Parts: sequence; C-alpha cells; structure tokens
Amino acid sequence: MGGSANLNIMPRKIILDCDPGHDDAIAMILAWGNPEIDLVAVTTVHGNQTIEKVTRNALAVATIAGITGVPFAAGAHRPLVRTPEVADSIHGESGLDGPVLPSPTFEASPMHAVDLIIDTVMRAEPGTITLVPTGALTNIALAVRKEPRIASRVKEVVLMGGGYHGGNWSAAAEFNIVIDPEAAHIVFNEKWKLTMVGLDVTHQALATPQVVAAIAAVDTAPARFVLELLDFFAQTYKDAQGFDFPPVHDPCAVALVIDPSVMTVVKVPLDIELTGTHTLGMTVADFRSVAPDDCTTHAATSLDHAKFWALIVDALERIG
Ligand code: PIR
Ligand code: CA
Repeated sequence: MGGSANLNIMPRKIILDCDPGHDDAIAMILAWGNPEIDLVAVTTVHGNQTIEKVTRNALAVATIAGITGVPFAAGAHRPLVRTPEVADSIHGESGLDGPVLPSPTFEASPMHAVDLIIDTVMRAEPGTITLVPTGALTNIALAVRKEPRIASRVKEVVLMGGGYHGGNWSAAAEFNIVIDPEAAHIVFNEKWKLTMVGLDVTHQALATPQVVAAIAAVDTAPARFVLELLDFFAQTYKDAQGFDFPPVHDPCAVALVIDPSVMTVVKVPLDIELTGTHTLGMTVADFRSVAPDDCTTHAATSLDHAKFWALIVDALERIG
C-alpha cells in the first residue's frame, strides 16, 4: 500500500490526475490498495463536477480509504478554450452522489496541481513516474506546456479517455476528451509513450451482480462505500444510457499499470478531432496498417473482466 508493503517488487510510481467522480474514487482506492503502485500524488481537475467539488470529493475518498502521506492538489477550474461542462446527469450534484461523505481529515496542498505534477516529475529519477489521468487533460496539457522537459522525463501516460468505436458524450466523443479537446490534442501529440484506455475497454468493466457480491463479501467500511457508489452509478447509468450494469471506467487505467495482462493493447496512431461538426473531440485511431516506428500512441482493445475485478477486491481486502 502507498509507498510501503511488498519488498519483492518495485512499485510503480503514479500521479493520479482525477475528477471524482464515482469511478475516479474507485481508481484511487485501487491505486492505494495495490502493493505494486506507489501513489506519489493526487491532483484534481474540473470535469464531472466543479474543481471545488471534485477536490473535496478526492479528500473525502482519501479519508475513507485511509490514504496518508500523499500530497493532494487542486488544478484547472475550466477547459483551455471551451465552455465548462459537468456530468451531473451521471455523478449527481456533488459529483459523488449516493454515499454520505465524511469531512476530510486533511487539506489539499496550497500548490497548484500543475506545479505539483511538474515538481514531482522533475524531482524523481527520470523514467520513473507514470501519469494516470482519469479526467479532462487540462492539467497535463498545462504542465507539459509550462515545463516541456516532463515529456521525456515521465515513464509514460496511461489515461482513461476516448474510444475508437464511438463516444458517450456525443456520438463520436468521450466525455474526458470532448470537454477539453484542445488539452487532449496537446497531450496526445506529445512524444511520450501514451496509452488510451478508452470506452472500447471500459464498457467491458461492468459491475455485474457477481462483482457486487464479491465486494459485499469484503464487508469493511471502504467496501461498503464502494457498494454505495456502484449503487448510485448503476441507477444513473440505467437512466441516462440504458446500461444494465454500470461501466467502471477509471480504475481500468490503474489496472493496466498494475498488470499489463489485464488488457490487450496495440500500438496505433491516435489524434484528436478539433474541427468536426459531429466529431469534435473524437479520438481518431488509424488502424489501416502496422503503426510506424515513431508512433508513441497505444490503445487498449479488450479487458479481462475477471482479472480486473479481482484487483479491485484484492485492494479493498488489503485496505481493510
Ligand atoms: C462517466 C464520466 C463522464 C460522463 C459519463 N457519461 C460517464 C466520467 C468518468 O469519471 C470517466 O473518467 C469518464 N468521464 C468516462 O467518460
Ligand atoms: Ca473521471
């Protein structure tokens, strides 16, 4: 957990840049509860709700999961260019509707998320920090524009967003990308290794009744919190998008960092549509032939559902 635990492995250092958000909250719990992850910072970004709400939610989740010794910092309050949008139809008025949230037991750092990201990456050994964005890419875009050296200094970027089959916020575009497409364009076109964990796989990460039963069996306060999150998420996903079971997007990106065998990933050129009438924010994947050698973008294409949910249950058991 955190920076401690298993001495036989080298934990992967990640910065989780998120907008909690039901699935972001579960991503944070997975990152904290898995011994192969060293959660070095949590940064927040506008998205599912306002920056004030998602930051408070992140601190409340940290309180429930017992996350300590990790700096939290609030970031961008709006997209680079577009009018701000929130996903209250899915995540509710608070951004984390359903469970009763505790008052956070600690505060966010006075630093801006962009500076915390830059400082964390520049102070660490080169090639050791993985960025895991699970919200709009505004903070990451600002960080790489402010300090371009982070592009060669991070190990990789593994993000939840996009999807080459289609969208959830428009026919063509996924929420995290389309609410700040210019930021996504910056991030997808940097020469760092980038992996898109998009709707193509996250729509396979369904919280089925068997999954819910396995989490219920853990029977701890954090597990009950996750059940309450899933309960609310299931209802809004049924009402808003007609899903029988809710897709739990954001922990998929964390799961890929933990265990590459949880997904199939292919190297494929990716870019972000910025001018389409019907396709603004689309993540366009070029599957026509073998990706060129200088291609740095990758897309996850399928998920091992059982392995994925086993990681979540295991993290909850370890958190206790
Ligand atoms: C989920 C999200 C936004 C809108 C909908 N309809 C569903 C949030 C999740 O937190 C996830 O990061 C991503 N954005 C999925 O689109
Ligand atoms: Ca999210």
